[in-house]
Amino acid sequence: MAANDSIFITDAWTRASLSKSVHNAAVYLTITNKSDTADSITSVKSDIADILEVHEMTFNDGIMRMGPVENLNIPPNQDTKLTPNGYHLMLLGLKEPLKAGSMFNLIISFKEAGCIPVAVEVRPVYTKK
Ligand SMILES: [Cu+2]
Repeated sequence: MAANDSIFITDAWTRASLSKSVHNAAVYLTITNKSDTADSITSVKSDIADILEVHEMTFNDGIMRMGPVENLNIPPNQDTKLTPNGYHLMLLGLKEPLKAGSMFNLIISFKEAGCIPVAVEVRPVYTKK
């Protein structure tokens, strides 16, 4: 099986940086696993930030928190959506503020499918979705 025929990534986006003093950003996207095998994200890389992590939002006692997830499970034969209220890819230590209308690349490593490059669209700050 050609590993990269199993995982497809679409609709990858983030919000523009609100100011020059913001050095973090969250990336959202949809992962489609067309194979019969579960996969998982093992790491994320990009030149534009010092550290990239998979994060999960949790809501406890009225407080939203986020924290790293070790290996995000990608179930077979379905879409896994990373959205503003759930999982996201966290960019920590951005080297430049993100500008609306620009694009950047990152590479997501999957345990089964290997490394997959993703182009991320930078949308205006107040994009909700
Ligand atoms: Cu985060």
